Amino acid sequence: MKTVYSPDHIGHSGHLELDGGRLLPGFEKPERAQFVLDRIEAANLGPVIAPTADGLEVAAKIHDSGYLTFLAKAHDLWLDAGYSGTALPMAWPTRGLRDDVAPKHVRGLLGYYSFDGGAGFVPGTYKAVTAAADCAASGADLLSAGDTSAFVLTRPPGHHAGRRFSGGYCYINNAGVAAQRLLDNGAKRVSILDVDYHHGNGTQEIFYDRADVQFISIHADPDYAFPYFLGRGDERGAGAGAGFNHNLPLPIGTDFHDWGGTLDRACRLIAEYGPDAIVVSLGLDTYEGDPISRFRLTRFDYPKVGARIAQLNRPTLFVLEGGYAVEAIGINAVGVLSGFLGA
Ligand code: OKP
Ligand code: ZN
Repeated sequence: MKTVYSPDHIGHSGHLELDGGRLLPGFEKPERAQFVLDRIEAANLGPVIAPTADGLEVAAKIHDSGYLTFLAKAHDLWLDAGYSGTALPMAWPTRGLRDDVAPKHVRGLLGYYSFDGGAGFVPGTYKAVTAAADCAASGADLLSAGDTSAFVLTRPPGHHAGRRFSGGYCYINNAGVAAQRLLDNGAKRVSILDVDYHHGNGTQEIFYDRADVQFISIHADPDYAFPYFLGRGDERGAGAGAGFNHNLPLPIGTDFHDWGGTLDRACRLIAEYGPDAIVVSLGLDTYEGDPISRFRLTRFDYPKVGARIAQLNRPTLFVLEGGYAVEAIGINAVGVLSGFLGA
């Protein structure tokens, strides 16, 4: 299995995150991808290749153009306004405020184009974000050219990013870019299976009214877990997309007994849909040792996850999302991928 990787993610570093009343170094840091790369190489999973596709061109089909323009300029606008450090949003157009006018000041724009304060900008953020999209589009191209599986080793993650908002460490929806690219290359139907601990609210929003992309997410109950305001079971899709969105929330503390049963349900929904390809939003924050999440999968469970997905017998693209127990992400990513290959 090939891995698509770009070192351009490294510049998205040194950013701060407001967490539980404290400003902390971001949990979503370069070491995450570096540990995964080390384990991929140590396990001889296959060649690591650079991206070749233009991810922004694909991103323009699933994101708002004003939003993408803002991503490109955000940190420069922050510096021009006289600030330094991490550009973080702090005011949002929530209920009772207007969201039909984009303000002019960078602090207004940061809130206008986000849903939380978790996706800040430093000088290298934009380059990292576009490189991640390039990797996602390139991974899709590998499948379209006949590879039966591939791994997109990217950060920052993407599944919280919607058509015109960032948030939850995400900017461009990498899994969405991959799915759109597969369709542009000739696939008729694509399933996105999101196994990250957190609900993929951005992916759901982007494809909610579309029948050509089925979205299935297994995640912590949003009554108790981020992103709180989406991810409930009654969100089933709208218009042409009605019936193609499936949320499978689970309680805090869930272990592999129940999680694996839910994966089985998700896989049966995918088999019924009959996609030409599957994109897995591969979050590894379901791990028992994750510092910001509360499921209880162990390192022995991840190969079983890969093996169950392999049973679907479809071209499958794995796209890295979350996972913050830095050393374990590498072990568990290789666990899923080798479980898939060995099945
Ligand atoms: C991104 B992905 C801890 C609070 C959590 C946002 C979590 C984003 C997770 N500082 N804030 O889905 O892994
Ligand atoms: Zn997550």
